[in-house]
Amino acid sequence: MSEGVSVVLPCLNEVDSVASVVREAKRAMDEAGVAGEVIVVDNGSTDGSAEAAIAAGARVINERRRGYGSAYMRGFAEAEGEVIVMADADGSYDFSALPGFLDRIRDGDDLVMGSRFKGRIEPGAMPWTHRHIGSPILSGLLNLLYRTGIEDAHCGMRAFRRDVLPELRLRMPGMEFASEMVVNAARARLRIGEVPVNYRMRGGKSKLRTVPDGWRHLRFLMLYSPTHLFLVPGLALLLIGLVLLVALLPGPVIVLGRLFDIHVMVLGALLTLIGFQVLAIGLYAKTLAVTLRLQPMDRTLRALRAVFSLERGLAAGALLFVLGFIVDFWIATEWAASGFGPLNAVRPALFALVAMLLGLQTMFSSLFLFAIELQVREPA
Ligand SMILES: Nc1nc2c(ncn2[C@@H]2O[C@H](COP(=O)(O)OP(=O)(O)OP(=O)(O)O)[C@@H](O)[C@H]2O)c(=O)[nH]1
Ligand SMILES: [Mg+2]
Repeated sequence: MSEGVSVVLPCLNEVDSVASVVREAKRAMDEAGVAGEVIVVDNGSTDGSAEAAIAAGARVINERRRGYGSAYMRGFAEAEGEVIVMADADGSYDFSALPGFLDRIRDGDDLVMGSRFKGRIEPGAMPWTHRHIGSPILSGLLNLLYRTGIEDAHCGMRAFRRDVLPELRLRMPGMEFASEMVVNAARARLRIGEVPVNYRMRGGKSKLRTVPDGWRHLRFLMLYSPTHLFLVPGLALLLIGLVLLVALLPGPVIVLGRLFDIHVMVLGALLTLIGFQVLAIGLYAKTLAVTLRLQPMDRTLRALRAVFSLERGLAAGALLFVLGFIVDFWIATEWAASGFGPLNAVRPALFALVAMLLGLQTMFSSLFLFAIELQVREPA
């Protein structure tokens, strides 16, 4: 490969291992016959890591903003190689895998992920809870929501072509950066490869805090997909609510020998309203993300746009509101006709309340959706 390689190593208090990792990376590049540099991005280590890395021949950069992601973003900005290789400074990744990464890049992959599960995991290198609980749950969720098909989504050894960096849209400062990179690569439809990498016992102390960092990953995965966080649950609640509401409007229903009456209808009204709210918030989030070009236009939104316009939204909302109003008006008329005697019209009244609320929500949501588009859209 004629182009250079930049190995970027984030480092926070890794004095036991950083120098040997720098030397191992340099040796691996020499053996692979590629020119390159090793960049260590330090976050104010207090154990002499920076000095040790310099002595071993690395270019050391000090980044003020703390965090694994912040360190990498700075390192990538400083890197000069055409190919960027990522690894920990703790000695856990075996650089004999380097030629495999470079081969895949030469073959046309944009991003190459290491897979520790395809390689060898030294006993004790990965805590049992990470291997069998944390990693499968987070990788499973990541692949379920974003369909990347990557086996070891949290592997810290990776390589990518520097020119795909803008498409990766990296922003997350902490450990969730590892998930962000994979998700964005998949969203940008980059070609992603996987190569085996051996995982060894790290030297020094782990910087990974299982629960807070696990939660940062989980939070990121949820927040980054309005479809799964809002649209799917919102739609489910809305449908269940509507079924209960409409089925119980004429009167009580007996199912499997049990009587379902007004209280279940109240529950139906509640679910309908909550479902609609959650669904609307999801549409706002999605519209905002697409309008800001943070997310590509997807099938759901495209289908919706095909049938939906501001005028149709307003008309549908007004229709629902008027429907509810007519029902209430009819109840009032009947009441007056009975000389304001005892009134028992809770079912239609509940139905009318939900219809009027949904109608207003639909109208204001339509206005809001189109206001987002109008105000946020970049000038051509
Ligand atoms: N600059 C910088 N580096 C960090 C920070 N947090 C972690 N690192 C480095 O990022 C790499 C990954 O962190 P690790 O503690 O090894 O996390 P891990 O590999 O998931 O966990 P282990 O399996 O225990 O090693 C190591 O080289 C750390 O020194 C940080 O806030 N700033
Ligand atoms: Mg590590």
